[in-house]
Amino acid sequence: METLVLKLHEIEAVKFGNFKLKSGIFSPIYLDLRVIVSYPDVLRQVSEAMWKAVEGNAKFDVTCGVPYTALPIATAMALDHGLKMLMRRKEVKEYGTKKAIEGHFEPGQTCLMVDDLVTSGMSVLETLDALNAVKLVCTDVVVLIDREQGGKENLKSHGLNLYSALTISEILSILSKHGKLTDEVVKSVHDFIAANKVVKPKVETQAAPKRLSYEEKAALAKNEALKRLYNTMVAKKSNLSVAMDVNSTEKMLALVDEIGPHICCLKTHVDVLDVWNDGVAKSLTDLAEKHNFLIFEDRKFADIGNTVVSQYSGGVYKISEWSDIVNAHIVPGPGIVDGLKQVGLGQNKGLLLLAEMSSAGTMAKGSYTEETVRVADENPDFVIGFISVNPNSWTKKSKDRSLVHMTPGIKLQKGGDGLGQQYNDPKSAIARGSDVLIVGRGVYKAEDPKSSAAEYQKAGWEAYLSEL
Ligand code: 5BU
Repeated sequence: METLVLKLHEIEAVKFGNFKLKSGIFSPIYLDLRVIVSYPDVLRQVSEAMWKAVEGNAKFDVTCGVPYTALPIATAMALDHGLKMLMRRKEVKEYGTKKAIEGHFEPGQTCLMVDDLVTSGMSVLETLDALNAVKLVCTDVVVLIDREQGGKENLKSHGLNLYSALTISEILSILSKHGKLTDEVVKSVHDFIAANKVVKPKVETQAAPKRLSYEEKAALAKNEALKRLYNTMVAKKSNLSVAMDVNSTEKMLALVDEIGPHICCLKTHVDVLDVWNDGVAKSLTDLAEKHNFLIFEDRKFADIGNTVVSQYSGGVYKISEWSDIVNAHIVPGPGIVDGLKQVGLGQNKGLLLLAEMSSAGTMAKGSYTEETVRVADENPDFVIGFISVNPNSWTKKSKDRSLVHMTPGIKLQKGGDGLGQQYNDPKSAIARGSDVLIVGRGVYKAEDPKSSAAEYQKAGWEAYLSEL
């Protein structure tokens, strides 16, 4: 073990100094075990040390490396000891749609998790979720280094035994014995570890924070349009937004007048209409006033800041003049928000970011979705929320609980439309964190659009009340 520790220090897998961590805090020690892939002898020593820590203690049918650093370690261990190995795909979040776990196994088999180091145990718990989702049973985890910051206890509380080849304390004592560290550095690392014990990580199994009512969200809202939206929802007992995607302007206006009492927000696609002029815009805003709803133009801006300024305020449609809400992709980067904000903020408009889409194969997922949260958090005055499909799975990352989640792809009958649209029913959408349900064909293609809108209004509102 001493030669291994000295070697890890020599190849700078274990470093001492003053390192800024992802969390922003400074640490006197930094562990980067990724480098060991460049040193086959170290890789083998590491996997052997970990095998010794777990051999005879844990019983398992298969092993699974936690991505990414531990994958080569788990592979080395598997090769040397004839173990069956699985791999977890980190990018696949929606288990079931794509394989989250690669390799052959039987449901009910036991699995040993292999990771490089453990701090809070969070990444192990994510892997645990993925393995449990495919019915693998896990009771044991092996790591090279236990940072002694509470991971062992956290894992224990989830029924997992942690086996480690090394602890930080052991590393410090070996390196100091060999004159590689001063007493001062050793003390600073001990102090850092003691001061940075991680609290029990939040996991799905813990009680989720209470869902906020629309009134509570209204009170937290920093944007006028958002406040108005929530207040309208409360006043009309409606979380329904209808997408009136008919091509005839005349028909659109007539239908909006019919269903107006049931909606909190009308969603438009102005560029599908056969007639557009200032008079139509006026008729639409008159209807909005008459029935008390907001107008959301589903324009999906996706250009650079300078161009969206004109697209939003100018052209034939002059969208900013009659809509309360628009939406945008963040593909171009945050400049798109700056451009739209330049036009809309002074007029009390709001912007939704497309965090997810309802269509099959959408690329708005994972880190892209998370980036929209970051952009939203940076623009609390103008970004009012998201187009979301499964917000409960990613909004933990947002600081702002006032933001609204508007969800398209809603129909009482699940299924699709043959062109990629995927439908969920109102109840399941609300249960997954949606605030406003967007219904298009479910209403305007119904035999009686008015009674259909009333039905969706009731279903959405009851689902919301039952979630509270
Ligand atoms: P539908 O008829 O209920 O399928 O209409 C859905 C509406 O929502 C339609 O106007 C789409 O353009 C819009 N939509 C969507 O379906 N999915 C998305 O991810 C986004 C918008 Br963003």
